[in-house]
This record gives sequence, structure tokens and C-alpha cells, in this order.
Amino acid sequence: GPAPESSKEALQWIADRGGIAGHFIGGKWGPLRDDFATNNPATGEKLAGVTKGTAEEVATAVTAARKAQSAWAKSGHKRARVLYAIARLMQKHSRLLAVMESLDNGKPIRESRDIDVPLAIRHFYHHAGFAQLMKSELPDREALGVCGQIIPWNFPLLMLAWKIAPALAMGNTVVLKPAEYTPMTAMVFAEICREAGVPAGVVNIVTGDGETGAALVEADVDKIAFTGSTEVGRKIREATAGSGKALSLELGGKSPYIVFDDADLDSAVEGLVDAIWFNQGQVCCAGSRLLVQEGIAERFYAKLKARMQGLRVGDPLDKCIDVGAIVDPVQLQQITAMVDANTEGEKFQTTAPEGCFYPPTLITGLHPASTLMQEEIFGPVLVATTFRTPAEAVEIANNTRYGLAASVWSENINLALDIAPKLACGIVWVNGTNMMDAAAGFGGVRESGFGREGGWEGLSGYTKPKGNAKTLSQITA
Ligand code: TXE
Repeated sequence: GPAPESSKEALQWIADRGGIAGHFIGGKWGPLRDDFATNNPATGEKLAGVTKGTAEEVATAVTAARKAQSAWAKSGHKRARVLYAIARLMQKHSRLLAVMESLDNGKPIRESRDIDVPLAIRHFYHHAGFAQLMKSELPDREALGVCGQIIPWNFPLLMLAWKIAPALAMGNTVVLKPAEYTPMTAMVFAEICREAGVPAGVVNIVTGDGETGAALVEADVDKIAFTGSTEVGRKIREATAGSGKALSLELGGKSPYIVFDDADLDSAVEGLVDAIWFNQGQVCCAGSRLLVQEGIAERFYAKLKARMQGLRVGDPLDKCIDVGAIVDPVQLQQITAMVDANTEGEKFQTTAPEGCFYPPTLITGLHPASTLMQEEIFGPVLVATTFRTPAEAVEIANNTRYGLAASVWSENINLALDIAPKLACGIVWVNGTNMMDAAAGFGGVRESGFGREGGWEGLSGYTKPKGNAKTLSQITA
């Protein structure tokens, strides 16, 4: 096969910046300190030192964003021009972005190159158009002001794009905190902002961990947009309650993948490869709970196991690899502990190399109420049960505290369309999975969060009625 993608350019890029990922505030780099490390999970080697942002540094970034906001909100044409420039420069630097993402996160280069980076770019193009349309399409709305944005490590660049593009399009300025495991592509993005002529203070990046995130939640921002764990989402909801800050939460999931006996089984198997082995299963909307109609279960499991044996696990920079490294040994430990604690059902596992890798795993015959059917594993582990009737499928599907996505497989479109609205979740895919688009709202219900990203809903979440709705802190100031 082709040679692995070279990491030389990305490693040189990091070395040229003193080996540190740190703050980008008011259009300038710094402070830059080596407070903790971000590693390449595939090798365990340190990739860069990371600056842990203090509450003072967060406040400095918020002040810079505040200062830049009213000028930025003035011209939709200018915002469109700048957002287009960002998109074009991301294209120009797409190879660096893709390799950097795979080095920092461990995801297969095929995915960062063909999915993460192009979708992130698409997001900027899409929202550039809307920046221009804001005045005519949303004449009664205006920017919220300064948005604090906190993102996870599973799609570092894509989540950055989901957060920053709509906020900027609607005239907000932002302070974004990348996840502690994966700050690197946000660093490349900051330089792209400079090259694109983003005015100083419009995009601020503050690196750090959960404490830095908590400081951002407490800071003088008008909105917090968060993607991450349900547990932290709950803390943020408590911390912002009564503050007048707008809030959107995109949290965990345990999304059902329902296969009826009349489904095209080969397509449904291939869909599962995407649903649960894409990005090592570290996907909030992963189809992690397989529900198969009883009569076809054995046949379907056999096909699935054969397909699993064809999945190649290993070096993320190898273009032939299907499943890369788990983001961090802590996450690997969590996946291992959850799977090892289970004593129910039948486990089928393929193999994985030594190190921070976990083999594709299928556990069948689980009771719908069992821990593995209820809790998010956030790894390449598919758990399965069977059902008899469509009504039973709906009942099992809705029997979790989450409600992000669902996937329904049947050749009977009447059945699929009858089932879809009965599923308690934000997104239903019919005969497909993980279909994302900048023009479609994405988000969940119940403990998967609220608010939508993408589409009109996502845009309106970054606006407020004109001349109205000052935040509590603005009123009391
Ligand atoms: O997430 P955290 P972690 C789930 C998944 C995973 C688990 C733990 O099950 O195993 O969460 O992952 C910042 N105030 N998901 O610990 O802690 C943190 O620095 C403000 C699902 O990495 O939620 C990071 O930037 N911010 C999920 C971001 O929150 C805080 C994707 C997410 O980290 C904070 C990731 C605080 N008190 C994990 N504490 C999805 N839905 O896609 C932490 N942070």
C-alpha cells in the first residue's frame, strides 16, 4: 500500500513555535508556557507543551473579544469576505491540518483528510454566505456579543468550525477553549485567522483544561456553547443558571441502530462500520447500540463479525488504516474497565497493536437495561440486543437517558417513516448514518443536551432580538 503520511511538516511547524500550544489573544500569541503535555497517542511521544489558561488570562481574552465586537458586527459583507478567506486558507493548509489532527488525536489520516478537514472548511464556506444574508434574512436579530466556546477532543478542528463559523457569521466575537488532549489544530487555525485578516480580538483561543473551561464559564461572556460530557454539561448548566448567559449543550449519546428483517443487510453492516468504528467510536452520535430483529440476528451477526475482521487497526498516519489510536491512555483505561466489568452476553473482539489501541468489539445478547446498553462507552465497542416487533424496537430504542441520534434500516419506507418520529432524539437517519451537513441542525434531547448547531437553528442560537435582551451582568453593571 501507499507509504504512511509524513509527519515532518507538522512536527517542524510545532518546533518553529517553540514546541508550545498556548493562547492567541487579541491577534497575538501568548502567554506561552509548558504547563502540561499533549501527546501523540499512537506513540506516546510528547507532541507539544500546553499552556494552562488562568482566570486572568481568560478575562484578558474576553476583554479583547469585547473590544472587537461592535466593529465586527457592523458589516456582513466584510464578515463574509473574512470567512471565505478562512475557508480558502484552510484548503491551502489542509494537509498540515489533517496530519496535525491525526498526530494529536490518533484518528486515521483517511478520516481527517477526507472528513474532518473538508467538513470544517465546508462549514466556513456555508456560514460566509449567511454572514452576507444576515441583514436581509434576519432583519430583527443582532449578535449576542462575546461567546465562550468549549470543545472536546474527538473532532478538534470540526468542533472548532461548528462553534466559530456561525458565531462569527452573526457578528459575535469568540473565546474558544480547545480540549486539553487536542489543542494543535486550533493553533494552526489561529495562524490562518491572522493570514485571513481576521481583525484582532475577533477570534481568541485560550488553551487549558477543565479549570480553564470553568473560568470561561464564569467570565463576562454572553453565551456559552459547550460540547462534551453530560457530567460537565450539567455543571455548566448549574454554573450559568440565573446568569442571563445563553447556553447550548451538545452532550453524550447512546444512539440506537435499528435493523429490521427486511433491511439490506450488507448495507446495514457497512453502515455500522461508520456508525461505531469511525473515529474509534469516539463520536457523540455513534450508533453504539445495535437493535436487530430476532429472525435475522444470527445471520446479521455473522456478516458483521466477518466485516470486523477486515478492519485494520494501527498507525493513524497509515492511509490503509481503518481504526486508529484511542485519544489518551485515560480514555483507553475507561473503555477497558467498562468492557471487562461486563459479565453478560457474548463478546467478539478482533485484534489491535500494543499501546493506546482498542480492538473493534461486539457484545451480543445483552439485556436492554444492562450497564453497557445504557452507558456511553465512547470507544470501538458495539453492544447488541434483539427485538421482535417495531413497537418493541421503539421501546428499547427510547430506553436510555440520552436522545441524540438514531439510525433505522428497512427496505419498507412506510415502516421507517412510521418509526422515525417515535424515536426520542434529535436526528434520525434512514438507511444511513452520520450524515452531517452545515445546512442541517444537529443536536439532541433529554440528557444529550439542547440547542442546535448548523442550519437556521444553529445561526439563530448566535443572535438575539434587536435592541433587546441585555445580559444580567450588562444590566447590573
Ligand atoms: O470530557 P469533558 P472528557 C464523553 C465521553 C468521554 C467522557 C469524558 O463519554 O469518555 O465524556 O471525556 C472542558 N467547566 N464525551 O473528560 O471533561 C474540557 O477541558 C468547563 C462526549 O474529555 O466534558 C474540554 O475542553 N469546561 C463528548 C471539554 O470540557 C470543562 C465528547 C470536554 O471535556 C470543565 C467528549 C468544567 N468544569 C467526551 N471540565 C461528545 N458529546 O461528543 C472540563 N471542561
